[in-house]
Amino acid sequence: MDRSPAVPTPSLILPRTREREGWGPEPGLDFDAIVIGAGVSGLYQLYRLRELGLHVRVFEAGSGVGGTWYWNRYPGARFDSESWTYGFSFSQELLEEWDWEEHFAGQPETERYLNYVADKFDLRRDIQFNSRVTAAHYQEDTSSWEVTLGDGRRYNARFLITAVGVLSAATMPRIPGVESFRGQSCHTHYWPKEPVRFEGKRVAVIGTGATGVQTITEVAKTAGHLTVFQRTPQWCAPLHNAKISHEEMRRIRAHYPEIFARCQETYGCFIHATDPRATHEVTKAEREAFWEKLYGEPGFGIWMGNFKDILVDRQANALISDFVARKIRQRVKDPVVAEKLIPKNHGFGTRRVPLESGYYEVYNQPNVKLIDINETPIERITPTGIKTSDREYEFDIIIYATGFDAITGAFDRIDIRGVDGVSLKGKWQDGPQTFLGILVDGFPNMLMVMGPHAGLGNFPRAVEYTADWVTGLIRFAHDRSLRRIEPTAAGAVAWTDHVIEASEGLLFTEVDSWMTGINRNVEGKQVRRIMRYSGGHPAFRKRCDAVAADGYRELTLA
Ligand code: NA7
Repeated sequence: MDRSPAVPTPSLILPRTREREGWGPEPGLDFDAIVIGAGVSGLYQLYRLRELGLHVRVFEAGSGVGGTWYWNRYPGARFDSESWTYGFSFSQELLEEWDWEEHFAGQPETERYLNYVADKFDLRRDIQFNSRVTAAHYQEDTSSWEVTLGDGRRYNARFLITAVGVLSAATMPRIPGVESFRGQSCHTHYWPKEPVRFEGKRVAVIGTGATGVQTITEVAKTAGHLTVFQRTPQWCAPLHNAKISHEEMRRIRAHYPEIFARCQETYGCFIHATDPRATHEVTKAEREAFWEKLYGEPGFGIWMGNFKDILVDRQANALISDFVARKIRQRVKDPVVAEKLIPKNHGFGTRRVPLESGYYEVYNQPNVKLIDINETPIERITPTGIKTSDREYEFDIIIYATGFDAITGAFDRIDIRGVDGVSLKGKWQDGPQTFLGILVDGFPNMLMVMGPHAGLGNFPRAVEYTADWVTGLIRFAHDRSLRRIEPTAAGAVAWTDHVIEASEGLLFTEVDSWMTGINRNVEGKQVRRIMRYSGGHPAFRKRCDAVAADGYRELTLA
């Protein structure tokens, strides 16, 4: 039996019946709604819209469901959120049926889970696989969207819902000669389904973000020799993963309501809540003991459950950075290598903290070498390997863990045009402008699930809320025979200003990373922009709830 999400919101006024009467595409339209993407967001949005009785088509570029968990099958890919906080909360039956195997599930388990969800709710019949959306144009005369696929086929619908993911537009480094390499090479995002063996191979990894850290740790276990090319070291912290026993799973299941309720209360929808104390309110001994405890515990506690000031106060941040630096020095035997692994240009937590399982110890292995490319820059990829300023390396395999054109990248790769043919990419050139991170003025009937200006964090928790809000708005429109929903320009400016304001004073805003819209491999993405809402999920939901409770009067409805 399905039930409402753990924490119902005023915007969620969904019918109890699965297929309501009286819906169906209007004459001249192929669908009521087109959803782009069959990842976590797209699957759930489809479920909700279909429950509403809408005729929906999901277009998915991959050949299977899962989005991030379909594509990123690189060695070591796994959650950094606790599995039991990450799964969908909307169906009691699903919660009863699914047993998580590990506290932090690996990619294969997560992909299996999302396939299970797709099968259980019979979602596949409305998903068209191997269908990459290349363009979406708003049609003023019919208040609808026309979507074009890579093969030229076109479909139209009243509503366009983007569920394209936050980190789905992978980027290769701009290094000359990439195409010339004669060995095996791959970006982590496009990892092949067939297993890749590293035994006896000379392997290179370029990139040391969260993906690189997971990949390096896994590849180092079997590679003949592994060379890591690092541009910026990260402040990593231990994941402390473990299997989940039957007894533990039984306890978790019994506590799902409390678990999901807690996630709703925290800043990033994680199970870890910020400690209400400031760093200087406790003695040095208490501080150290608290950090030792966090360092020894699973998950993001050290980032999300730390003292309230570590991400805003420079002194507090310097102290926690110093604590983690000491840990790195303890774990890496060669002091020169240890210093290279300690970030010098940003403080702890001001970039996304990669969680690791033995990452630092990898550099104590005789088969692993760390190259700091600030000292010896990569000049080119050659047919046989990589040439840096001081020597040439030969490799059998080159792995590019070089990240994504984050948050707006997946939108930029689709030719999205609103009223009067205005391009979304052009509109967002100097940074995204949205209303609630869900709507864009000049782009009527386009709704974004986890677009720019959404809060980052434990993704599915935010997805469920946003997709429910989108569903509530569509239902509202349908019940009143509205054909056109659009935010006002003033509303979008006010929200965008609020998003910018909320980011002020946060140390992460001053640091180059994908969270501040920087990608040195993409033209035009070298200037920091405010890409996400940093006021926290509870504040975000409060604002969205108020808009819904007020009958969406802040929107232009026609
Ligand atoms: P990230 O975190 O953006 O990391 C990409 C890494 O690749 C990072 O270390 C980059 O160095 C490095 N990079 C990118 N281009 C180059 C070039 N040209 N030369 C050398 N090194 C380069 O992406 P991830 O995939 O690791 O993680 C993305 C998110 O997915 C992650 O935060 C999780 O939330 C899940 P840089 O730091 O830019 O100097």
